[in-house]
Amino acid sequence: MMQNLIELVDKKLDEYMPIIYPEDIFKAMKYTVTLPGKRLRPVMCLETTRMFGGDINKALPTACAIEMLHAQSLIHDDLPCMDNDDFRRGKPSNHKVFGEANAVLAGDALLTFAPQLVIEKSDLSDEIKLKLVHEFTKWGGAHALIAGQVVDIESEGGKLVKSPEETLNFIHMNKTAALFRLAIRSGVIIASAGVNILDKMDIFAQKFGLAFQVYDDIMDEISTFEELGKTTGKDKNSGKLTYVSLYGLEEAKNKFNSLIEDCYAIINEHPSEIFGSILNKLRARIKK
Ligand code: GRG
Repeated sequence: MMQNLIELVDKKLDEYMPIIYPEDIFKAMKYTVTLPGKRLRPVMCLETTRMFGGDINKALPTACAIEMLHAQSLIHDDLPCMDNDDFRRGKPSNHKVFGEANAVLAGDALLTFAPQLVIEKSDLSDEIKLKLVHEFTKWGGAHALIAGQVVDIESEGGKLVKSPEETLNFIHMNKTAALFRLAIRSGVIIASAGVNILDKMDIFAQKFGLAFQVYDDIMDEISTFEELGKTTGKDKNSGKLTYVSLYGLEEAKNKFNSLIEDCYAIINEHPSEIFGSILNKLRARIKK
């Protein structure tokens, strides 16, 4: 069950992050990582490992490391020089609690701690660890996550090098789908499931990542702070390029539904109660 995996991840996150000297940095790192989030990415990594015959205990360090990388991107995204948000996961954002310098450093520290954890704590062959660290560097860096953030910032400043459609697609393939790809590809790699499965699940991760971002844009438009635990309506108010601002609410919903259908088609070939229930939940919220 999904809740069991979340509890497993939470227990391990706590265990992997003791507060040691100098406490300020370890507290700042642990704060955002352990605030209650959906734990979607670590769960996706564990579930993919299970689906293809791998041992989820061997995947736990990687799953937790992916949540750390995700938390890093949230901490930096909330900084005044980026999206300037005071709340995250229903609580004050990292820089609001620990100050800007510590928030920058906590993000940097999580970024480097994530692959360190994979190497030090995983009961996996060196070959698999090398592949996993490659995935971390590939999806977390300037070729994916950072590229998405840069184009997002550029587009907010009115600088569009490509068409609005291409720009929006580029931003979300890199800002959101990249970590879904990291999570799912890592699961396939840990299970040693081979290149055909890797390619197929990679397409699933891309579709799911985009669907999730369209969902996020729609929820930003139609939900409240209490429902999401973060400021809402900000994108609309700042004139930001989103699926809703570009296509309108109805067309954004159509795009979401079409991507989710593609996801079901792939996952039906490799049944997963957990992926099924995540897709069902997202679809049910958008239908309301
Ligand atoms: C220095 C590696 C590096 C990166 C910095 C700041 C940045 C580049 C990228 C920002 C990426 C970002 C914030 C993307 C948004 C993705 C997104 C939909 C986040 C919300 O994910 P949820 O809903 O959140 O899964 P929870 O809190 O449930 O985990």
